Amino acid sequence: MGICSSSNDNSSDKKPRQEETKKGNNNENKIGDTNDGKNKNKNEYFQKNVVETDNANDININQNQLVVLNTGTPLDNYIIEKKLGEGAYGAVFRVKNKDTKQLRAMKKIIAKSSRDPNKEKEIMNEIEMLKSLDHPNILKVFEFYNTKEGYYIITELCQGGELFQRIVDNGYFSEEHAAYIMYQLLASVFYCHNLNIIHRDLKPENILIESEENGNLNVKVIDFGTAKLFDKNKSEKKVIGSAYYIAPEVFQQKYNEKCDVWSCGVIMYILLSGKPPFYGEDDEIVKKISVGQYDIKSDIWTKISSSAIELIKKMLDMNPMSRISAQKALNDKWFKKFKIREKFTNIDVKEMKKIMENIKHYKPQNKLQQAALALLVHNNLHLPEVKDIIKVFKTIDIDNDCRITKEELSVAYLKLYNVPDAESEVEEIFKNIDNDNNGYIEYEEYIRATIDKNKLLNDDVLKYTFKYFDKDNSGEITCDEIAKALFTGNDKKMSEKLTKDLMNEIDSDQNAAINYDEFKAMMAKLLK
Ligand SMILES: Nc1ncnc2c1ncn2[C@@H]1O[C@H](COP(=O)(O)OP(=O)(O)O)[C@@H](O)[C@H]1O
Ligand SMILES: [Ca+2]
Ligand SMILES: [Ca+2]
Ligand SMILES: [Ca+2]
Ligand SMILES: [Mg+2]
Repeated sequence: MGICSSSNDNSSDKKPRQEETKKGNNNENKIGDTNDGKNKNKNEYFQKNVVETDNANDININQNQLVVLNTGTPLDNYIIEKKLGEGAYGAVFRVKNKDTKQLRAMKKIIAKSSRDPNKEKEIMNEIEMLKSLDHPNILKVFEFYNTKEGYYIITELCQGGELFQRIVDNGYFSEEHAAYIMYQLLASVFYCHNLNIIHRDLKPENILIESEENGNLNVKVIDFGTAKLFDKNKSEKKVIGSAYYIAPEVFQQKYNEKCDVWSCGVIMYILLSGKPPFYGEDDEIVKKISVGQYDIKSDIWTKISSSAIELIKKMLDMNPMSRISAQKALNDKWFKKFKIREKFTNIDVKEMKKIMENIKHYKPQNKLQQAALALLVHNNLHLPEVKDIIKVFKTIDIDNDCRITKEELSVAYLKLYNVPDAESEVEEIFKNIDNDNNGYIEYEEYIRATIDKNKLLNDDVLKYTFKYFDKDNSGEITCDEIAKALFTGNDKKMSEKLTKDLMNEIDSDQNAAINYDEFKAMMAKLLK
């Protein structure tokens, strides 16, 4: 009856078990309709009242510029290898990029003719959301295609499949392994809530396994179709989500971001017991949730620690006002008991100093190089090296919000070098690293500065990056293409003079265009 209670029977027969386990993304279990977000298309180059600038420092490199909006079809650039999953509106495939040979996931969404307008909004919403989110436990998006047959989103690939399937296979997890997963989940939820985004459909089908280390699963949250930018002073009304995981106040149509914490509580309950806290037919589930009736005393619960049970109770608090926040939950003693934060930050001082040196010495030459590096990094976050340098990032990021402030960097300086007043040095570092000028060093900004550039500059990936700028495929990047690529849609636009100066710097044969060799030479300067 429960989503995972059947893990021991039917173990040789996959099909009936799948049906019995009742995935939350079946249509019947999906409650409410789609997104009501109000994302505008911000990426308009030809906009009124855009201010031009002669100062390169005014030009920001933004996270959401790194997603390629394509005009052709994905089959021009990708080979389909295997079907990975199916949603209500289309399938997800494993694909391989013909140029870079990198493996990706491709989410295909229905033909336009039969398209439901709500779904269309949901897709655009999903892309806008994923574009702006920069967290190691949230799926990265790379490209987007809008074709006659439908929409295609190219994202990073999670090789390990759904957490859902793991629960079905394993039955349940040890407390330590569950804590390792919950910590990553809550970290991504805290990150979203901090940016005023609610996910609204957290469940094990929307948590994918990226990799596995000694039984510990590294996970990523996916499916931001129902995510929404919320207003702190208002409450949400739309009943949305999958029955098992919906918070009671969502049925009352008056809720806020705490609904995600409830879903995390349900997920933690399932990880530890293999059974959902609220189960039965949809109406039965709704009834049980609205009175907060669940069992946490019998069977398996007698073997589970009181700190785990306490944390579940804090997350499954009927009252969203008193329900624990994702941030508080991350600091709960249950995680301390298993030293979970330490697992993500254990790096020795020598290694840490080496990476800090990279931070200090990173100095981009010009805006095109900076943008190209940003794109290279965005497409190479799967490199094994990233795992180590991220440990330093997490060590510096004391409050776990996945953004480093000047204060946090100063604290790290003091600890490592015993420099009490590193203010001017920290200012200088931010000037070079905070590429979007928002006062924080984000995940990818940090990786751009710290990663060993030798690992990035291989020909295949560099060609892919060159093509991104050479929009008309002429084999050369023109002034016009540079200006367009470096315009965020919100900030100042490069003046003609600034564009020409930049061109002159890179264009060694002085033909007013950058060919691949010139581009490569510019990138090679990163190695010095
Ligand atoms: N990046 C990915 N890597 C591997 N599998 C994926 C990926 N994205 C989606 N899938 C598989 O496809 C399923 C549906 O994807 P999802 O984005 O959740 O679509 P839907 O909105 O239809 O639920 C997932 O539950 C998962 O099994
Ligand atoms: Ca921080
Ligand atoms: Ca920044
Ligand atoms: Ca040239
Ligand atoms: Mg899904």
